[in-house]
Amino acid sequence: MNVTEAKEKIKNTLSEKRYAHTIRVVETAERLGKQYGEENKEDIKLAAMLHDYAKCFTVETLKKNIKKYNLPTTLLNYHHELWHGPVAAAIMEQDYGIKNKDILNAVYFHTTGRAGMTTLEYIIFVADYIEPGRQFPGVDSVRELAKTDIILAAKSANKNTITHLMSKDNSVHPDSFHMYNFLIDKEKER
Ligand code: DGI
Ligand code: FE
Ligand code: FE
Repeated sequence: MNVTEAKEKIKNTLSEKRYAHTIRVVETAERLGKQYGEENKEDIKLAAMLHDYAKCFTVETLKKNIKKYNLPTTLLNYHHELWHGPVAAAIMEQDYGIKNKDILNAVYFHTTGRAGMTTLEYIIFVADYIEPGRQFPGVDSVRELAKTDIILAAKSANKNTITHLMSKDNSVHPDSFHMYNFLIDKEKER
């Protein structure tokens, strides 16, 4: 699947608002890609274009797809907000023949993050967080960090999300903590 085809696909699954968000994520990810010397421009655009492919699926449809595509059923123990990335990645891999693991992982883990992300994964994770339509507290400081250090920007976004979820007594997916712990260790090495 190429970027033009991906764009057509998401027009069918996303609301107008979500589609507009996606286009802003693509533009932001392209910019970050240039800045951080990520060579595969097409991979960046494709991952960004597809990251929220399953965002507007109903909870029932997402649940059915977790079973259909043999995704970890432990996902069901966490908030349904966390299901759209894995479901989108499974559809891309199994129905649309996308083989590039880096793209698939960037889509799969775009909500939680994980330990040991690649540059492409950081780019999608951060672009999703800082695209110009985002307004939550702390986003401007992540935007500033993204100008000089994509990993510090990702770390700050991850920490903000965890802190926000905990302040509301919401559960936090282990992959979010794995990303956090990984980056704390990484910082000690720098
Ligand atoms: O799909 P988007 O809105 O563009 O962004 P996203 O995929 O990052 O989803 C954000 C939502 O997911 C937001 O409401 C916070 C929530 N979220 C992120 N990490 C976790 C989480 N919710 C829970 N319960 N646990 C998490 O670890
Ligand atoms: Fe998302
Ligand atoms: Fe998104």
